[in-house]
Amino acid sequence: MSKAVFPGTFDPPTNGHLDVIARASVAFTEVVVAAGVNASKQRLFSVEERIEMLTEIAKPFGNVTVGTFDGLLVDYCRSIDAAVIVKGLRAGGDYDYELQMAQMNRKLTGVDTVFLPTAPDNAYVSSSLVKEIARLGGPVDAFLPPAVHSRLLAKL
Ligand code: COD
Repeated sequence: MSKAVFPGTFDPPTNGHLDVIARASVAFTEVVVAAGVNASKQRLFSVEERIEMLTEIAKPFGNVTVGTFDGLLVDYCRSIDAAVIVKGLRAGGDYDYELQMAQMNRKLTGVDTVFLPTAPDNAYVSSSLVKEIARLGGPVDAFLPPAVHSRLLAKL
């Protein structure tokens, strides 16, 4: 199959994101993991830090690169000639939100979305929950790639 974009906030990247990256790298010829910039939103990690973490965890996959985008995701897809968006799906809430975006993105430009169901072990993992647990002193090493875990602890 063709070139795909896996977009997200990745604040920070989790094992759930890593699993989607690994599986997308098998399904597509080329995968671009794209971190949204959206300067108006408050993030724990800067876009530069998110890129560094994503680059580190994407290293084992020869066909995965990392980029950033600002503005409409479909414009970014067109600018790098990617025909497909990859999204991970956890529970029903993800589906309702993601389905609406997928349909809108297809209507806007014809860029289609492929959903990968989360691995059961990662179904309850989200960047925001992991940050909250870590802030309150709980253990989060089981949910993060080691390179991300050490950065999160250093940040907090
Ligand atoms: N298991 C599997 N998948 C997971 C897991 C997990 N544990 N955790 C997250 N994911 C998936 C998410 O479902 C998502 O597909 C992806 O990983 C990224 O997740 P996040 O939380 O880092 O990023 P989001 O969902 O906040 O990213 C939203 C975007 C930035 C992709 C979105 O807002 C967007 O496209 N913005 C651009 C503006 C735009 O084009 N708007 C118009 C939309 S129609």
